[in-house]
Amino acid sequence: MFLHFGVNTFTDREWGDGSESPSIFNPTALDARQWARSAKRAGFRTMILTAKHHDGFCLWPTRTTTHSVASSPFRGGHGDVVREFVDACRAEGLRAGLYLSPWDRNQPAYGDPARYNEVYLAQLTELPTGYGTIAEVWFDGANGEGPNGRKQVYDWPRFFGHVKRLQPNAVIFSDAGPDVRWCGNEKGTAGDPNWATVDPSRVPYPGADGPGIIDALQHGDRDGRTWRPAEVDVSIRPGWFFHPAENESVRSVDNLVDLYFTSVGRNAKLLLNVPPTREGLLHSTDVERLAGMHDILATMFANDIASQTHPEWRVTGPRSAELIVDLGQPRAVRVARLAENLARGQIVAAYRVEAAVDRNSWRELSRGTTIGHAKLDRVQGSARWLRVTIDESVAEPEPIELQVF
Ligand code: FUL
Repeated sequence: MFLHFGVNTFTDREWGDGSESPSIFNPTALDARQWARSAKRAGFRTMILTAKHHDGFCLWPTRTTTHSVASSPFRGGHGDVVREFVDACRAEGLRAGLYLSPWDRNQPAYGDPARYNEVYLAQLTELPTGYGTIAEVWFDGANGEGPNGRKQVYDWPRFFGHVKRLQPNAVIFSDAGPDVRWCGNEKGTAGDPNWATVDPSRVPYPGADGPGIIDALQHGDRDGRTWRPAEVDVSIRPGWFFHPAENESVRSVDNLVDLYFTSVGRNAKLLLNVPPTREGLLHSTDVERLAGMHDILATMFANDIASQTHPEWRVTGPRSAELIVDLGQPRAVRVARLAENLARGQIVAAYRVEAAVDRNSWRELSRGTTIGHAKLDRVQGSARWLRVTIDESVAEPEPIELQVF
């Protein structure tokens, strides 16, 4: 779960310009445990908080600027939202991640490359050294003008190397990884195909613009040699920050379930943004929708009707294979979940799922391209036997897994 929270929450804007007074930041009922409980209840495993967005306001009492919670009325100027956030994550058994916008529209040094990069690195030291284990560091590619109207050239290799040294196990997210890549849109849909492998030269740095970049982010590279799976960031509301006027536009439960299919079900991770209100709480509508999504998914995936079967796996050629599962008796089939063993990488490039009530007559239920860690297909049919045919792979096929619901 992603949480966008900051001065924009109070100005009702999406992008602050850095001139906001810290005095407006005053969540009166902030309860990070409520965020964490809601996330946990809905099946999330990690939460990522915007420690600083483009407006430069820091949610922790940084030594790098006075433009922070320390200058706000929140907890009498002694508050630390990042601390409350990580403590809440740990209390609920969730991993904590942090977003720290490189683009900073308040910082006077912004646009003076060497000076600003030092400020940013100092922030990138405070967060990974002050708050225990950080599971993910989220780098936004947005790069606009600073308070002086100048644009900044970021030292990405240094930023990445710095985080790796301070938090070796943190997953680093950006358009250009190095660990996890942006999926290329904010609509909630990973590409199809979606390879976890990439050719890193196609997206040289975060925020890089140009022909072919979105395509590379969406699809990865079939022949790529760098492992960099896609993460799908999308908001439960039209905006990333909380706006009272959007309370009627929260995604429906069905829409959230669809997002799961077009992200997790397409070999990606889902990072769903649920923005806290001005009080500092997740809104009851959002919390209900999240629980609703979880309950539908939990019911849908409760009973794998193929779990007791003994699948037959046959390699049919250098780049093809088939898997046949006998369900024992005809069963209604609604969802097929395919998974590759990723120990040697991602291999499948094209597949079909077919059903038979009589083993000599097969009917196609679905077909697709990549599988990866999970491919979820909604299907309609009745089957005693199910067959997955791998029509194309990039290396000698390895047994895949089929679950049926
Ligand atoms: C974008 C930002 O400009 C949006 O405000 C938001 O933070 C989104 C996740 O990334 O680049």
